[in-house]
Amino acid sequence: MANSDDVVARKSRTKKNHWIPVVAGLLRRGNQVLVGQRPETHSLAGMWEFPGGKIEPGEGPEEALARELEEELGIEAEIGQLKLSCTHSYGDVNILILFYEILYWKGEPRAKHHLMLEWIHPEELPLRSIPEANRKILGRLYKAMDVPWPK
Ligand code: DGT
Repeated sequence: MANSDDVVARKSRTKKNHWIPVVAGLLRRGNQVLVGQRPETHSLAGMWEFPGGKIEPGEGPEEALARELEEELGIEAEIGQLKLSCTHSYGDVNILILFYEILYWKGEPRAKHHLMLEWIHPEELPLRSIPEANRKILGRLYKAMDVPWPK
């Protein structure tokens, strides 16, 4: 007979309970923030996102974000404060996103992964095609970036 640990392990493997931890960076330059357009070959292609990605097994969140920012932007970033967290489900895929403030880095961000990078004023976010996971928390994102709700 299966012991209770086996049952818990099996249940947590079902799609319904499958969670993907994601980290994203809010890179600030003056009153602008960096967004990147997701590549054609990925889910949510063409949408504008904050650079980042999935935490690999065995990594800490800050370590994962530093790795993603190196891979995607070619910068060596100092991971700042955890500003915001949220969850979202795309069908069977459940994601938990941790947003960190990034104020300091070495190097100039370049699009190694995204179709394009742009520095934008946060007020421009709602006018862009952005993931639903981000759109539904725009108010909290503005607060996390210390910008007023756009008029
Ligand atoms: P995928 O999703 O299987 O095409 O794989 P990747 O490698 O393109 O996805 P990745 O590593 O960027 O994982 C991030 C997931 O979080 C992805 O499902 C998109 C979602 N997401 C929602 N909002 C954001 C955001 O602002 N930034 C990032 N990086 N991901 C976001």
